[in-house]
Amino acid sequence: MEDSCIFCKIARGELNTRFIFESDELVAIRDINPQAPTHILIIPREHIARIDQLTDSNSELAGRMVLAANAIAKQENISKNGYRLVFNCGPDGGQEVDHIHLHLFGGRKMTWPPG
Ligand code: DGP
Repeated sequence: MEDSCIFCKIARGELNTRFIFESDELVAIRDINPQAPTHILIIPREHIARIDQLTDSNSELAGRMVLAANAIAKQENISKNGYRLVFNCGPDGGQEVDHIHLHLFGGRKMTWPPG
């Protein structure tokens, strides 16, 4: 837990952000600056700054983030047409919030290569 971390505050319920999914270890929220019709962030309650800080002890957590994203995609009706999952890591990866989160994008055709 980091006092100054916005996603720790959100996960603790301090900002009254609506959770579209929650479990003991994860919350999911709609991105404040959506880049697709559906843009959801899957966030662990535990503060881990970057995905390159994950260890073997976090492997189940990382797997459950992906499974949660799949379940949310079904709930959001974007599963059939497909969707994109993204972890940004560090400055070159485009990471702005130093608390790991999985982006779920859907509801439009994604382009490649990414920007
Ligand atoms: P990244 O660049 O991968 O670190 O993505 C951070 C995302 O978090 C970015 O798309 C905007 C979103 N975000 C930042 N602050 C907030 C917030 O307070 N509420 C919500 N819902 N999303 C936020």
